Amino acid sequence: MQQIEELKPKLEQSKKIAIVPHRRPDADALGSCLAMLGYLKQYSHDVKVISPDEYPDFLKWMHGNEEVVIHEYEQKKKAELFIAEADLIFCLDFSSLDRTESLEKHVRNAKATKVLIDHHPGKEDFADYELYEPKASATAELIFDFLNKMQDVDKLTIPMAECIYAGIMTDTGSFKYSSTSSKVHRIIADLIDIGVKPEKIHRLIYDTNTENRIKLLGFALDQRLTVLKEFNTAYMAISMSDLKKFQSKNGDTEGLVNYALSIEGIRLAALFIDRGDSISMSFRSVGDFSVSEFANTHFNGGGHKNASGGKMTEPLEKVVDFFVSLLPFYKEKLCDT
Ligand SMILES: [Mn+2]
Repeated sequence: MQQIEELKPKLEQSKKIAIVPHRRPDADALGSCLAMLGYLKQYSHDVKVISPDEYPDFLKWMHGNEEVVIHEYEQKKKAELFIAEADLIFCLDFSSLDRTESLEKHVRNAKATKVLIDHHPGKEDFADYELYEPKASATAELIFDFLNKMQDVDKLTIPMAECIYAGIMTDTGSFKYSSTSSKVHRIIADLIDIGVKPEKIHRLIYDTNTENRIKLLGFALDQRLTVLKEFNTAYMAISMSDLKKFQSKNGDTEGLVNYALSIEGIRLAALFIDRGDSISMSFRSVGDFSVSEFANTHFNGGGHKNASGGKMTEPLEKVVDFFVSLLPFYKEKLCDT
């Protein structure tokens, strides 16, 4: 492992560089990648962001979006060739290569020097350079640190700063999670000084609901929410036909789990979504209950202490029953005061 500062001289000669986020990139993953793209282009590198798969429409305003190569689609060969030939690969917002799913073996086998910048627990040792801080609020926060370490903060443009703002804003739940340090606010202050308009980014990310998405939210809250007071737990289970009924698109269920968590007294919230080939899960908690451990132990998942996800291939009802059957074992942790 080498010091990240030692990367600087390598960046000063033109290189072929791939930037890779985790599958189903969120605002932090994509924002970090596109800020990095904006930075590396200033050194005239041949650089591409290669995403394992698609991301929600409400992220497509980000500068550089039109240049992202999506591996899942027709650009498969192009993406694989670029990764194989790259001199450097930046791995952003994931700490183990399996999070890149279809790209995993290509990145793993690539001859490139690998750079990991991330804040997820459970780091795999695959990178040659690391900027790894599990306490960081967002990878985007670490991208800002990276520019500092490269002594290149002056290369931060407004479009790059907007991507970083969006990553920090979403990963901190709009600056309310416990990871929102004074340092986060200082970075945000710098981004505003550069020219980011907070109200613009909030509007672009949060106020772009379709009518169907709002109706799905109403339906989910009214028909699919179960509150188990005795375990301070609330969950929602969304079937394939529910998704179909509201013509749900990628990202439409984003944030749904937080409504369950916002109920007074709730410590653990879960969202189960039947995606057809598998059930995807989101877990959220407040306080000491670690949903990262919970997802890891029972649901083939992981993430952060208060926000994690999982995946199972059993039918929806089975997965939900299993979840409910686990709660008595955690009653003490969920109900202590
Ligand atoms: Mn993140």
